[in-house]
Amino acid sequence: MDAMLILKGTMIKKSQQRRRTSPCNYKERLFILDTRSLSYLERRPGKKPILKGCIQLSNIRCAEIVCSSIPIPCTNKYPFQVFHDNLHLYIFAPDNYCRQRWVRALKEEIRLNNLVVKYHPNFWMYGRWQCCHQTEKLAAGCKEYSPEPNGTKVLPEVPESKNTDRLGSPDNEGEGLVVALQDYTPQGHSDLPLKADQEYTMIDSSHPEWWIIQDNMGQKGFVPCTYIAEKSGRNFDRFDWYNKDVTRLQAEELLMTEGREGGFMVRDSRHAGFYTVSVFTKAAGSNGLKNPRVKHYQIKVIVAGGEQRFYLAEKHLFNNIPQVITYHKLNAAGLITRLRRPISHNSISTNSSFIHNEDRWEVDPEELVLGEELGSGQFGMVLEARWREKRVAVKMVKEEAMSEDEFIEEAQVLTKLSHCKLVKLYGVCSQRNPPCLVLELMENGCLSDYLRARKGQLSPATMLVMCLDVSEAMAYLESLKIIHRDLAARNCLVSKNNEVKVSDFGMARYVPDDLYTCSMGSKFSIKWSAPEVIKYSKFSSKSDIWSFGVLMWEVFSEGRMPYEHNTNTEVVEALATGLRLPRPRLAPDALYLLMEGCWRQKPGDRPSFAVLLHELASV
Ligand code: 4IP
Ligand code: ZN
Repeated sequence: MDAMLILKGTMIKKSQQRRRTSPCNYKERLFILDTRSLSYLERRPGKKPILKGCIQLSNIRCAEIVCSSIPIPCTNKYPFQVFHDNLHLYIFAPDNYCRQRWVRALKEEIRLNNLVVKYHPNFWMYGRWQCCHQTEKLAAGCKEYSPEPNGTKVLPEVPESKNTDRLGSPDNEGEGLVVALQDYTPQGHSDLPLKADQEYTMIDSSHPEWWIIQDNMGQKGFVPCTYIAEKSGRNFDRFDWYNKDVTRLQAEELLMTEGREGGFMVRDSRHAGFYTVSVFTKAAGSNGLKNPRVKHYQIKVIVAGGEQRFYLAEKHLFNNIPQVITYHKLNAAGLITRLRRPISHNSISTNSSFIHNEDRWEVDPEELVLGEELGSGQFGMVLEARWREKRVAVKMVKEEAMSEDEFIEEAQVLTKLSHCKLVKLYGVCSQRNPPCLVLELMENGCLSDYLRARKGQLSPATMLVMCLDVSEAMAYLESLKIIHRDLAARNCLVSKNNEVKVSDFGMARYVPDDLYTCSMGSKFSIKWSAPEVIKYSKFSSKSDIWSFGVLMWEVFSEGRMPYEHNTNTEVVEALATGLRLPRPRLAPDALYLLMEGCWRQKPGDRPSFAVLLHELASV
């Protein structure tokens, strides 16, 4: 089976010093974790990255963060370690969130390996272990190693998890707690001060940078997530949807009182060890009449291939409960409605208003100084603007394109996405009319114009890097089951340093039940659309792959219009007879083969972005 991409990102590594004479240096590398190996590559602007090292996951015996007060001699300050083949690889992540993700993902992948029983929590440096002062590099570890992906133990006093409950029951005391890694002085009145080593309770960790925590006096506030570390994540308390002590009746009362469509919560089921989702809907019942009611669904568990899998809808199995919830936040998939808004007994009047009033994403219209128009697209106009000393782009949404509610909801989902190859969303200004999105400014404009303007100047290697940029972003969206639905060079933007980023993905919908059937008969762009989209309006990540093939063609054709001499109808007919776009002169054969792969008639025969990304990297 092909290896599947798990994580990818640029971090710094310390040389492993295989020999006594090896230099001690720190190099920036592109790390790729897939289901088989952890590899690192050197990025070279405008050129193909080169593979510097590849560690088989089966050889890894420990992955854990490094706790150290030694000043770190590189720009990334969040170290973690990978012990493999008797070597210690130290990797430095740019932030704590990123580090936790990598350590968790690695632990998840190596959990069946022959793991170490003890490890060294601190660095091997200056010829000795900084934790236990042993002077033998391969000396046995000095601290018990926890293989739990979520049990990254930062401080020694974390209670050992006695709980082996099948669902990872939430009644472990040390859970839901975070520890301050360093002091933090509030930057605004909604922030909470932190004292190093003190414990706090996690309230909301959905924002990529700012988490809400509570101190032991009950004060809540924002802190940068890099200043704190979770003591353990094996509990649902930190999720806004979890209500520990709520009965079925209380849940109904609460959800009915709130009366919000798709309002939901996860609570402990009457059957110990199980969990139930309660959700409110006003949707018409079978008699066609509006019928406000609460439905309850128990989260089911099965063992498949020796592993526990969780689900609400039989077709959609996941490794854990949070994944089930995340999926159904986007897809009803058999539930009466998708899980739109978490409702919590202790947060209705306190938390939620706290979060709403102080929403980090809300941009104050006063702070926004609008400038020149940059362009306009299907969804509205884009202006250049200044916001808090930053040059930004502001996208105004056409009123007829979307209802305001829909817009705010879409934007909130967007705020959860974070990838270096997606155009960054800074915030939403919902108080303006029409509402607008405040986005990263991409100085070099849209990719199609960029290509045309530099005709004859770009090398095939540069073009390949552009395709790689886009496929990275798309692999990320694919992993979140998000479909773009309008991928084309015109919807990608180019930054000041010529990096290509995917834009307009927020306007794409989520994949209900894998495939989205377009009910609006919307105007999609025929020349970028897969046959099943044209025929049945069926969108999927595989139809995005088709569009990506056309995008690669655009890149290697220096921004030419695909099928430039043909009408839409002619294109549809030609595709049906198996005709495809010709190989662009600048595209190497290997690359054209990949394009052809994207244009296979049957969606199932096309590669995933995760696979394509790898293939592109080796063209
Ligand atoms: C190299 O230094 C790089 O840091 C290598 O890292 C590292 O290999 C080498 O360690 C070290 O000598 P120079 O670039 O100055 O030669 P990378 O492969 O990422 O470029 P690893 O991969 O082993 O850390 P030794 O111990 O292999 O020599
Ligand atoms: Zn030690």
